[in-house]
Amino acid sequence: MTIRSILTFPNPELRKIAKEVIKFDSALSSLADDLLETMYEFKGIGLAATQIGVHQRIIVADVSDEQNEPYIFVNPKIKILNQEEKGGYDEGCLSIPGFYEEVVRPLKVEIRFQDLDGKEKKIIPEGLLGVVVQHETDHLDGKLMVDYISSVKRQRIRSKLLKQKK
Ligand code: QAP
Ligand code: CO
Repeated sequence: MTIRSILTFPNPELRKIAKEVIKFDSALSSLADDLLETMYEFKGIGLAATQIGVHQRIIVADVSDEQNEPYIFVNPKIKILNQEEKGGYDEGCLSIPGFYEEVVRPLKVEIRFQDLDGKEKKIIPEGLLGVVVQHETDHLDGKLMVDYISSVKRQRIRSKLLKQKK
């Protein structure tokens, strides 16, 4: 169990495409543990391996009030069930600390993924979990929530974060 450090936008590592997980071994379980521990430490509700510089397709989430309902998704795949139904949500990101921006995403999605044993699963998440899983799966494809906002706003966030960096 290790708290890892989180990469901050605009670190180019955040733009890498993560590789499919093929080995469901103890190293994968410890990676999942580290992701959860790091997410809880920094008071997050979701974290992707990309954000700690590990380019493997695994994400974690916990949207419960008590932060005691961890979800682990290996090789998540999102299918939009209804293209018309979309909703805006003020999203944050541990890699973009201090900034919240509205992102519009599909509301009805199905997530196919594997668990830590490699078993195939499927869920249709409700509410915030669906938003978080889409946000985190974007990270695995090198995509960030700031890619959904205007380039003027994105540049402003970029320069503020670069100035904060010591
Ligand atoms: C993704 O993000 C998410 O700026 C997860 O200072 C969040 O957990 C998707 C955080 C909201 C949809 C809605 C951000 C913590 C946590 C910050 C997070 C901060 C401290 C972000
Ligand atoms: Co994020």
